[in-house]
Amino acid sequence: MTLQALLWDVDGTIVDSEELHRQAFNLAFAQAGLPWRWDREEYGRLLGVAGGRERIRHFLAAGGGAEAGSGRAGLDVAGLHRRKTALYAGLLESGAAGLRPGVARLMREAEACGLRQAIVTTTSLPNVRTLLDTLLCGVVRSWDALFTGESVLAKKPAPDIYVLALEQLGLRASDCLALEDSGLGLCAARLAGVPTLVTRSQYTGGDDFCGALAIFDHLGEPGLPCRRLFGPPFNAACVDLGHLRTWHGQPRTGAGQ
Ligand code: XBP
Ligand code: MG
Repeated sequence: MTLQALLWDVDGTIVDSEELHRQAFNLAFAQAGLPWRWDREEYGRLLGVAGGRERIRHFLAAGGGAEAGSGRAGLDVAGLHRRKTALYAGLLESGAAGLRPGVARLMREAEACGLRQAIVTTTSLPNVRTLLDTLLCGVVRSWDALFTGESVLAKKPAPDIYVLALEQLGLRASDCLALEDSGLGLCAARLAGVPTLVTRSQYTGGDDFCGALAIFDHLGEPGLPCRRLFGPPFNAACVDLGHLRTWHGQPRTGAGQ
């Protein structure tokens, strides 16, 4: 069981981006003349539904916005979501968010050591492309594959996107390590059998991380030490590839299992 690949979630893991997504949704609603505004509390609840289109549809199905008297009959959800995606790209391009601590460092180390790396996310492909062209530009020279919201029908917490990634990369679950920030993402990876390291993010502090290999606040930088919240003994400022290899190779004993 040798570690051969890192499978990176995007939102919350590479960038703590859900606040940007929330802003983009609200801007899209305003531009469409819809009186809906998702505040942090409501958005936190809505994050239980993965995928932006699915989130809007769930909001509508649950009667959201009805009290504001907005006419929802015939609403073009796909068009509204396309607008949200364009607005999100603008926010990312304007530098409204950065990579989370340790992400670029660990990606570079993994590439230098010959590990394969793929993106495994429920967000839309254009968002991933924007991320690769902006914050991740020059970090990883070549990604092995990108698996996005368009790749499967059933989004996280369903395991489908991880199952597809393993199939297409030709790897066993035990050859890989997933990096996730949310209970939904952890659930998807675990159902596919992929050992998972969790770095909690802004909206996921209260999630259930049962079964994670380890849980951290972030991956850490030399000047910005990370904090282990659960997992094997750890006495360093940063999570590096050596740690990942060790934890990946250990029999699964804890991490809330
Ligand atoms: C998190 C998500 C995404 C974004 C919205 O994805 O649930 O749906 O909130 O993205 P992950 P879209 O943590 O798997 O990266 O609007 O593009 O769907
Ligand atoms: Mg995530």
